[in-house]
Amino acid sequence: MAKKITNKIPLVHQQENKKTEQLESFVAQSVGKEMSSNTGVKINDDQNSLKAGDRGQTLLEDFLLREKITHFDHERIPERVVHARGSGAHGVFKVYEDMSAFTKAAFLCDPTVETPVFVRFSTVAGSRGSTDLARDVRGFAVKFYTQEGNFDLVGNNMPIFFIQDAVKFPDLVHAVKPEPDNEIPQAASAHDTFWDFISHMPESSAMIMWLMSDRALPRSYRMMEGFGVHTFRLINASGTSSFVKFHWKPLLGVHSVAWDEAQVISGKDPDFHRRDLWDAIEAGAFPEWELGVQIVPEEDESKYGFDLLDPTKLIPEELVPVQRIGKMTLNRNPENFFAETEQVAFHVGHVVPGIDFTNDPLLQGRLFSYTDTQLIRLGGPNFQEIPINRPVVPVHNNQRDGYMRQTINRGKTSYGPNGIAENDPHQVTAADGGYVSHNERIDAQKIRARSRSFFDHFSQARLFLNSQSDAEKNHLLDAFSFELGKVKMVQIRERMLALLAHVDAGLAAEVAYALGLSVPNISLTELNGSIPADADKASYTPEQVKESPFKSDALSMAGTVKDSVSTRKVAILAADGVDGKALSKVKDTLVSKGAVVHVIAPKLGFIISMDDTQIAVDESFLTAASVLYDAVYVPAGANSVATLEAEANAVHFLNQAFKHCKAIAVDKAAIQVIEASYFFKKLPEKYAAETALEEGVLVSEDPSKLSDLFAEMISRHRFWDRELPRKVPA
Ligand code: HDD
Repeated sequence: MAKKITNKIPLVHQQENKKTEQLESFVAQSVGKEMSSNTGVKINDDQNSLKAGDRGQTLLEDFLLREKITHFDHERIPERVVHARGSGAHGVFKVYEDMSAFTKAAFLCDPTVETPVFVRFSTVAGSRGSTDLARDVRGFAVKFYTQEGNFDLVGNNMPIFFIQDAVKFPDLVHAVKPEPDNEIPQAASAHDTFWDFISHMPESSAMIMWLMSDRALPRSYRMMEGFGVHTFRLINASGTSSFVKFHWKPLLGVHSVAWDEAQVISGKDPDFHRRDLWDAIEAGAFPEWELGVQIVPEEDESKYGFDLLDPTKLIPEELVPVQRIGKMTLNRNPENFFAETEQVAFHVGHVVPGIDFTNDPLLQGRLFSYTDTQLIRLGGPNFQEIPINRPVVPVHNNQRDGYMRQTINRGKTSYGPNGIAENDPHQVTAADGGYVSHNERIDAQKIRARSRSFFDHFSQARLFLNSQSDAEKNHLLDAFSFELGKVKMVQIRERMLALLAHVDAGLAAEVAYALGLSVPNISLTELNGSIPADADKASYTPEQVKESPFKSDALSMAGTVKDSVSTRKVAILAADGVDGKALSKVKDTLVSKGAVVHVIAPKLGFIISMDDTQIAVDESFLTAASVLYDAVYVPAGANSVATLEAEANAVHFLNQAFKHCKAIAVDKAAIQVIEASYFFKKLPEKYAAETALEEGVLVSEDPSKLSDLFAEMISRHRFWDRELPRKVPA
């Protein structure tokens, strides 16, 4: 009897939309199918090549062997020159209310329309196989499959960029990538060439504050903000243009891990972010972001003291509030990583009517780069026909042929104007949705130059620094000390100290102390290496704006959303003889609030509780690691407690959780386990429930009270403030 075959991949949550329906027609499912060659010939023996005798040479005639090996030999395509390491997901976007006052983009004007999206998150510097937890910017690229064609918002998790002009992009990337002689280091900016370049580029000052901050170490892709970075234009039906900055605000808040933790995760689970995104979607805990816009009327272009065209500047939210205009939900994992996540081709130049560009010189260069890179990466001009890249609306034009053409264009004409086909495909009026570029008035001389309105490189670096919490500032200081500590050439460290001194003398002095150096006095004219051959150096000197900037709370993660344990991973350390009731109470409470709870024991299989029930073990101390969890709980039960107290891995688990400022809860009867830790003696005398919320360590006799307080602690993410006064080895 034939096997029952389903053409569906057994995902827990299959979410369909117009794009996934379109993709369905390309899906192949081999369950129950006969094996065949690419020409459709059924294969009888896929185990042995065709030979001259069973011990003889393989015959050139073996077309099946040749086909199989040839295909294999050609399986790889070039990885992305930047953002090679990434993970993707499908989803949908819906606008909350009609935005037609600002834009005619249909998907932003109708709250009933659900637009399919495909999102790819990435690191920038590392290769395809590199760790997710590198200290790096994260890419946040969204393809909207709208009814007016594809719109790509190709952004990052930081709102500004390193450089002001695209002509410097290859230099930046050459500097940050592994050094060319030995290809070291992988996926890291902590090396000479990167800091050599930065030390000559004062315009990078604000961005390196972001890069050295915890923003470069996200807890999850699901807990990152996203930014379109450049100022774009929105154009409404009457042709009025407004400037716009795009934002993505994660509903789970913006959270990061500690640097030490990031480094350990890179060994324990280099796929940490990829797995986290995949698992959350499989579990139906769909990640959500609100789309935000900061809209600036054209007449306010010069209002803010910096140039809206300068991509090293953000618009503080206190000056122009972010309006939340819609929501994106990621609700479906890809079926095939290569076909979808690897072959997806983003481009800042993919816009729809109602969205247009500004003259930001970085954006202008990107408009060239993205198609160009797909031509080499995906092998030719027909990459838009790859299923993941196809729009969900019909495509008709006179472009033809090229490698791997899929479309069979009927008819004689591939030109226009034509009489034979009555001029079809025909152009479309603006009223009917034809794209019309904004008619900006240009009256200028052709010149290679930079506007002086781009020359203040320090105010926003200082604004960012001023806006950080004490813990965030300490992390930033440690990050500079780590990164510059990895730099071998002392003159590069010194140039960087001099540059930092122009941002903040205190920061420079503290980093200098860590490096065992003093801060040299190098003038801004000398520091700036980015000067044309014939230019007068002084005319390229950055401006030092002295007044101290205000504080922007939106730039700190301290005040982010902290109201949920949803998808947080919690470890319960236990062994035979555990108090099963206490364990279940805490586990059930957390699971009911959406947390993912794992029982971790000395070995896999089951443990037997003190009242003789079997409790399934999710991980052993060998397979689990503290850094892969957000919080840890130790239940009572004399035998379990005795085992854990003597188990170095359990004590290490707790020490690391403490070091990384995570919530720790312990039943009073299990106190010996934390007494064996490094941090126990560092705790204030009263570490009972009442003080728990400040310290993040909770000891309680009452499992009900403990489970509620523990949940509240976990939702606060981390207890960074205990880090310095209670530093522990781990
Ligand atoms: Fe870029 C990829 C984001 C500046 C040239 N970029 C790429 C991706 C993201 C960004 C998220 C990965 C897309 C994906 O997942 O496939 N890039 C940015 C942002 C920038 C930026 C936010 C500054 C605001 N990029 C930038 C410049 C240039 C490029 C100035 C060149 C002049 N970027 C590329 C590229 C990539 C790319 C070489 C590599 C792979 C690809 O495009 O498809 O064309």
